[in-house]
Amino acid sequence: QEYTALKLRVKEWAPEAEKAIKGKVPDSADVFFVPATLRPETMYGQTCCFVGPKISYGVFKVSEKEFYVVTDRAARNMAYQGIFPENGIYEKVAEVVGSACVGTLVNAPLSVHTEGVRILPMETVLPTKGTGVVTSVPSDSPDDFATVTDLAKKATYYGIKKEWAELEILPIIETPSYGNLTAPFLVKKLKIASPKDVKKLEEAKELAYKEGYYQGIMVAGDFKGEKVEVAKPKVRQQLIDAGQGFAYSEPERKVVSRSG
Ligand code: ZZB
Repeated sequence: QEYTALKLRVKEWAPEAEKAIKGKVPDSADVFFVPATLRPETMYGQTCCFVGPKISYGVFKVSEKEFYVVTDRAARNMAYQGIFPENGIYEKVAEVVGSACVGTLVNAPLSVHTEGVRILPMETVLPTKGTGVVTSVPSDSPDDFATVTDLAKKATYYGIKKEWAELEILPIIETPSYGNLTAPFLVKKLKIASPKDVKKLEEAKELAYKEGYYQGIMVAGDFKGEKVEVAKPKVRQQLIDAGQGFAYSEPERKVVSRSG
């Protein structure tokens, strides 16, 4: 799986996470949450970024100035892909559990929400996939739409501010079958009631991928009017050229995901 890893710079830490990294990261350094995505062309629509509340994350040193928050497993993979200074070596300076990061404000590259987006909890984040950090695009990802809807509904239960889960969801891609908000459309159409409807969400994801990729037209960003198929590699290259992202690949897995 060839992912685009995106660098979401921390602007303001949640208090618990701040404690966990205190004295371990130089004050002048930037720390980035690094989600892995298969849909770089949707990054305009990021409204938050998910971590698994129970997942343990490492803070890994890239240079004196840059540190990445990802799972140990992802850091090990990255170490063999030229992402850290020395091949095979990944230096962990701190550890932080996902729940401690909730509420952290990060800057999401290309997002229309230039004021920043929040780190929020998602129970279904897999620690064994990607980087364990997942950027949220509720306009085009049914999983993300179901999760932000649930987070806003039960904000108190999740210990978050409701408004963190309610950033505006703007159209990014227009499709003939599902309109310009594919994920909300499919969640409604398939009567998906919560993020726990995993079977229906899997189906919605497949439909969204196919329609978005083969029929989608960009309605936001620099490649407005172009086909998704054409815009996807351009947005990816733009992110890489700007130093806001990099290629990250997942080693072969025994069980291949249906979409992969
Ligand atoms: C942003 C995005 C926007 C994504 C979208 C999808 C969609 P797949 O297809 O099953 O291989 N993801 C990445 N890592 C994890 C993880 N550890 N746990 C749970 N989800 C994860 O899944 C690849 C996608 O799953 C990635 O691409 C990421 O969400 C999420 F509009 O990034 B994506 C129709 C999907 N649309």
